[in-house]
Amino acid sequence: MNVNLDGTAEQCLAEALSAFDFGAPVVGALRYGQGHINDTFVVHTQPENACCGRFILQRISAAAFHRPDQLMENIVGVTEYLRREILNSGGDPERETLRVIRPRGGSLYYTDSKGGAWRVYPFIENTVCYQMAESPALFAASGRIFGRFQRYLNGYPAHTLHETIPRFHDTEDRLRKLKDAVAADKLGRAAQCRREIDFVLERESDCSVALQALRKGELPLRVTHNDTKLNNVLMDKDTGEGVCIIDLDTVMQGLSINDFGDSIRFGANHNEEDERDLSKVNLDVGLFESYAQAFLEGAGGALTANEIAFLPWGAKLMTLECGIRFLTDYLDGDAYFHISREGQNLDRCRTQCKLVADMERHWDELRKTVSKWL
Ligand code: ADP
Ligand code: GN1
Ligand code: MG
Repeated sequence: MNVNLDGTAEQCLAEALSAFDFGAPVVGALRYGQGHINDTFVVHTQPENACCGRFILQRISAAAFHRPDQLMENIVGVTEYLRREILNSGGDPERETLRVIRPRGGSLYYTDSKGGAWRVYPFIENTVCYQMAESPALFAASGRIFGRFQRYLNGYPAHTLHETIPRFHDTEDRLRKLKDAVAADKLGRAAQCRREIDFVLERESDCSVALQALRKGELPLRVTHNDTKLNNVLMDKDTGEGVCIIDLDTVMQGLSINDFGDSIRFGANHNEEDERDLSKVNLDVGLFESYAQAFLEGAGGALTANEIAFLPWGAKLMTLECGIRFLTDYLDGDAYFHISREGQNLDRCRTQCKLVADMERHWDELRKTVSKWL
């Protein structure tokens, strides 16, 4: 089950709650959402003469993030910049970007007595967080807002961002770590995953494709989100449009094709990430196209022709890389991704392999689709 390096979040919840001023008495705090990484709570307050209020309180995962100070500096830098861009475009920054609510004392987050790092955001109301693309229009709306994220942050000095997880989307390094985990085989699970291990090893040279293009200067580094799955964007309950991009922990310098690709990995099919019936897991080329068109529209010309041409590679590599990460975590004993049942990380790996195989089957179609916008 999940490893919390410093005990369960509940042990320090009361302490964390008392570190922040929520502007009204707190009447409850409950586990919330379906993220795989942080411990997330919704906090309810009851002001004396007004409607109840809600906040998001999170304990930042210590297994994933070793420098919460740097991570929070990135988030404050980027959200304050976004705030100005949103205002310039006539939008509502309170709703369209996160805002860090500081604990008493003025730091960006609270450190509890066991060393856990906690932060608070306003709860963005009247929105829905989808776990699956229920329609092409909904998926396109998420593409538009992730594309807009690229456009808004085009002028942000990307090199000033801290690397919150070293080599996060370095697929070559992810492969090396998988090989180490297979060699160590700590829990004797490797024999059970031979097919998945071989599937990845057969694609060893693929792992270098985007990194080679970066090294050759064919792809630029930008401010990227790096975790662009559908449940990291809040959609308007009434209009279905994207409202706010959340989960900014991995905002760093990166490749735009990875932001595109991670969304396709998660959203361009009709099943959950841990679906066990692989016959149901298929790439929907129509969803790929809807998302790509909307992403480019939202980016409003910010991407180069090379970036557009490499979009199918972004999709394939983010899916392969995520499969590698799930498999590595399974072999290592599920220390990184939260799980709710035994074998879940292996099931997640299997859906990613199936999607990669499907992308390969549709490769010419995917390339033809993006060539329309070159
Ligand atoms: P994780 O890194 O664990 O995925 P997230 O930051 O994505 O953590 O938060 C987990 C879930 O909490 C999100 O998928 C979303 O449902 C919800 N959430 C996070 N921030 C907000 C917010 N400001 N307003 C409303 N819901 C939020
Ligand atoms: C994690 O944090 P969350 O649940 O939005 C992970 C992503 C993976 C994703 C797979 C910081 O995303 O990289 O692609 O799970 N986030 C981190 O669902 O590792
Ligand atoms: Mg998330």
